[in-house]
Amino acid sequence: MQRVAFKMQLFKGFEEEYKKRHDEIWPELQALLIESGISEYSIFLDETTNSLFGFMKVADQEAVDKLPEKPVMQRWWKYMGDIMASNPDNSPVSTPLKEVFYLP
Ligand code: RM4
Repeated sequence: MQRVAFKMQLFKGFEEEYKKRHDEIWPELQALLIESGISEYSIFLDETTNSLFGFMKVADQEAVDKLPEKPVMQRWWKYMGDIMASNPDNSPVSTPLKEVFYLP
């Protein structure tokens, strides 16, 4: 089981909207993430910079690597693209974070 952390960037003024969209996450997207072996997926907001800190446990890296090909994932990224920094393919701009401490 891998533990993965990354940063994304939310646009100013969309803090409530970002939370609302995740409170109402599409059931088919949630199912896809779970089927792909993701657990403990958490996203925290740094309200001073609007930076988003993501964390997840990954049981199957190959399945996670295939997520960008999935139509539901692509639709979600397009839907989120108006409120967060995104790449030309609509995926969020995501910076991997290096682990420097772990207390299991
Ligand atoms: C985020 C972003 C991520 C996605 C989560 C569920 O805002 O789109 O890529 O995994 O939502």
